[in-house]
Amino acid sequence: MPKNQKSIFFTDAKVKQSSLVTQFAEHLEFDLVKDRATVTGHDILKAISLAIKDRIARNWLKTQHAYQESNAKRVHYLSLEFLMGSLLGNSLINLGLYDEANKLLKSFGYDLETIMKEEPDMGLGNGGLGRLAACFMESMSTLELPAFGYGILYEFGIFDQDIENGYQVEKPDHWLRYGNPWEVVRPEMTYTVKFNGAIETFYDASGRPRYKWVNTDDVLAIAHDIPVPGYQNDTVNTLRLWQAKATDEFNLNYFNQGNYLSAVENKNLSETISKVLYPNDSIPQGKTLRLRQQYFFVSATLQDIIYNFKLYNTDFKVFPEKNAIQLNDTHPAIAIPDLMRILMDDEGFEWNDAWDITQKTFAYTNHTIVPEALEEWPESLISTLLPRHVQIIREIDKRYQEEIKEKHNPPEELLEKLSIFRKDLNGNSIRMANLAIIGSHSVNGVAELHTEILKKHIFPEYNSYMPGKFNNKTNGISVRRFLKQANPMLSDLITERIGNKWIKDLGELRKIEKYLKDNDFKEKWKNIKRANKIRLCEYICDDNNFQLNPDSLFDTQVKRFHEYKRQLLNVLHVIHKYNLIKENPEIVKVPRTVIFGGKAAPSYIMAKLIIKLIHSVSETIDNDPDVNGLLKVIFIKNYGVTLAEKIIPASDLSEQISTAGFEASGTGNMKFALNGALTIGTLDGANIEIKNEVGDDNIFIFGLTAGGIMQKRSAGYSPAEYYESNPALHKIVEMISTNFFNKTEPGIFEPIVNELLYRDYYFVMADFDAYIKAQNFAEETYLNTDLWTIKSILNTARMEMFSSDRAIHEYSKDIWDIEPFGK
Ligand code: F58
Repeated sequence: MPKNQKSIFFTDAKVKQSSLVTQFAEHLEFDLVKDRATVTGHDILKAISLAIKDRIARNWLKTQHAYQESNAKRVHYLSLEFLMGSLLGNSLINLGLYDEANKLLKSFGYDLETIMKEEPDMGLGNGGLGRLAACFMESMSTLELPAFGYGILYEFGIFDQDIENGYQVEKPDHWLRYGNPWEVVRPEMTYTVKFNGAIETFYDASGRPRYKWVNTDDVLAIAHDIPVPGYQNDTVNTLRLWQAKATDEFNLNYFNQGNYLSAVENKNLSETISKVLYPNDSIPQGKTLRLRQQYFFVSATLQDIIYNFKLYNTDFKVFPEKNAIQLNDTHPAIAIPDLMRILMDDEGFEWNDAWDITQKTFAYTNHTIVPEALEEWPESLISTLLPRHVQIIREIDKRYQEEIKEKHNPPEELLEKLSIFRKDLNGNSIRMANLAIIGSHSVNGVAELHTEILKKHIFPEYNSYMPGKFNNKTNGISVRRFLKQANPMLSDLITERIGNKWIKDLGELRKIEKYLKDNDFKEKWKNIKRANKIRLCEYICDDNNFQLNPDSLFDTQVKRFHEYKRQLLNVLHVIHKYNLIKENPEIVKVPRTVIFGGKAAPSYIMAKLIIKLIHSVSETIDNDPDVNGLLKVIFIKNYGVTLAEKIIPASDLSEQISTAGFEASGTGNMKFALNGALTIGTLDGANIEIKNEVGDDNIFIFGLTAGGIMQKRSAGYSPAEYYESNPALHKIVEMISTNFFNKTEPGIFEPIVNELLYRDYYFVMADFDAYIKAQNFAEETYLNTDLWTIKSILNTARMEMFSSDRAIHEYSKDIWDIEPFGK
C-alpha cells in the first residue's frame, strides 16, 4: 500500500474499533435488518455473537499473520469430530467480556442467560473423542501454541435424541438452520479432492517409474473457519472445517446428453460427503461414505498445510521441522499414504526420503482398546476409491515386513499380525491402526492403564520392535469451560479466596485446602451445590415435566450409552434401592435423585433397550406412593455439551462404573471431580489417576480390576452363579424378567435378562455386590454433611493433573516439539 494512503485495515492503522453496543446495534440493523417490531431472541443471539466475533477478528488476523511471518513450527490436529458445544459463553469468558455483554443486553431488556439458551450446540462429534478435540483446541490457544484444527463441517451433527414412550427416537440435528454467526466462509480456500479413477505409470527422465492419478471424480472442499480464542491472551487459532461442494464439471456429461436431473442428482451425491456425522455405531467399518469423508477432509487438509508451507519454505526436507500432524484416532490415518503420494508423485521424492518426512510428521492417538472397534477397510473398497493409496499402503507393508524379518525373524503368524493387511476369505482388510502405528513417530494412549494395555495386550509386538514409540498422554479438560463457565458461583467463591490464577494454572486450586476448617467457606461451598441443583431444575424441569428435590443426593451418570459403561449396573442398584424402600423405608436415610443422560447409537439395540428400562423403572417408582420422595429417577434427554455444563455442577455423586479395562480414559470423570462431585467408580481409565490424586478416602472405588476381569473371563465366567447366590440380585433380575416394570409390553426386556444370566460380557453380575456396598458407603458418608463437603473440596482442589493445559503441554513438548509462540 502506498505510504501516505489511509488504511482501511484495523490491523495496519490506529483505526478505532467501535464499542460493543454500536457493533451489536449495527449487526441487528444492517446484517439482520431487524427493528423493535420484528426482532426475535435468536436475532439478539446472532447480533451479540457477531459483535463478539468482531472483537475477536483483529487478534485473529494478527495471530495468523504472526504465524506466517515467523515461519514457526505448527501443529495440525486432524479430527473427524469436534464437539464444540456453544461458542458464545466460552468466547465471552475467554475475552473477558461476559459482564459487559450481560449489561449491554440488560439495557435492551434481554437476559444473557436466556439468550444463550437459543444457541444450538455445535455437535460435530459423538462423545469423549470429539469433546477432547474441542478442549484441546481451547488449551492450544490459551497456551499460545501455533495450532490448527481440521475437520468436517457436517450439515447435521450428532442426532437429536427424543424419547417416545420411553424409547429413544433420533431426529436430525439441523444446527445450521439459522446460519452460523461464528464461521467465516473462505471460498478462495477451496481445494479439489479426487476419488476413483485409475493410475497411469510413466518413466521420468532418469528412468524412474512415476505415477499419475487420472480420470478421477472430483469434489471441492471449501474452508469454513471458526475462531478459537485463548483465555485472556491475544491468541486466536483457527478451526478449519471443510464443506463438500460439487465441481462445476460435475454435470458436463449429463448436460451434454440433455439429462438435467441426473446432473443435479450427481451434484447431490458429491455434497452428501459433508452432510452428516456418523453416529458411533458399534461397527463403524465398511461404510463407503465414511471412507469418503475421511479422505475428503484429509486431502483438503494436507493440500492446505502444504500450501501454507510453500509460502515460506522451499525445501521439503524441513517439512517435519515446520509441521506436526496429530491423528485423532485412526479416522484420518489415510493421511499417511496421502502425504507419501504427494511427496513422491507431485514433489518427486524417492521412497526413503518421503517415508522419513512422513514418519517424522505424523503422530497417532489411540482412543480404544476394544479390538472390534479398531477401524478396518476392505481393500477392495479403498482400491476403487483411492487406487494410488492402496499401492502405497502395499509398499509400506512390504517394506515393513522385510524390515522386521531382517531384524527379528519372527514366526509367520506374527508377521501376519503385524501386517497392515488382514487376510480374509472374503478378501483383505486394511487395518488402519497398524498403518497409523507404522507411519507415525509417536503412538499414545489416553490414560496410564490404557497405554499399558495397548503396550502389553493389544500391540505388544509393535511395542517391543519400536522402543519408545508408545507413550502415554492422560486426557484433560478445559477448566475455562468446565469450571469457570459452567459453575460461576463456585468459581467466584474460589477466586474470592485464592485469587484467579487457577484459571490458567490449575495447581493453584490446592490453595483451597486451607479452608477445610473454615465453616463459612464450607457453608458457602455446600450452598452453591444446592443452588446449582435448583439452577439445573430451572433449566430442564419445565421442558421435561420433572420435579426435583434439591435436598436429595444427586447421583449422576451422563455419557454415551454403551454396555461397557454399565448404565445397567446403575439401574440394578436403583431397583435394589426401590426394593429396600418397599421392605422398610426407615433403612433409606438419604433421598436420592438418580440422573441419567446420554445417546445410544441408532443401531445399538441393547443400549436402546437399557434406555427403555430406565424409563420403565422411573415410571414405576414415580407411581408408587410408598416411595414417598425417597427415590427419583430421571432421564434427561438429548444430553450434550451445554446440558453437561448444567448437570455436572449440580451433581454430588459421579458414576464412572465401566468394566475395568474398557474405558480408555473418560473425561466426564474429570469434569465431575473438578466440580466437587465424589466419584463412585471402578479401577478403569483415568479413574485410577483420579484416585491417586484425590486420595483413597475421597473416592468410592469398587469392583474387579482389569486384570481380575481378564482372569475371570479366561477361567470361564458364569454369571448365573451370582444370580443363584445373591438373593437381592436374584429378586431384581426376576422382577425385570417377570415384567414388573413393563406390564403393558411384556417380554421386552428379555434380551437384557438373557445377557445378564447367560453371557454378561461386561461383568455386571460379578460387580453387583461390590457396587451396592460402595453405594451404601457413599450414602453413609453423605449423611455426614461436613465430611462430604470436605471431600468435595478436596476433589476440586486436587485436579491439577486433569487440565487439558497439562495434557497439551505434554503433547507439545514430547511429541510435537513446538514452543508457545514468541517464547
Ligand atoms: C473415547 N472414545 C473413549 N470414541 O471411549 C474415552 O474413554 C476417552 O476418554 C475419549 O475417547 C477421549 O480420549 C470415543 O469417544 C468415539 O466416539 C468413536 C467415534 C467414531 C466411531 C467409533 C467411536
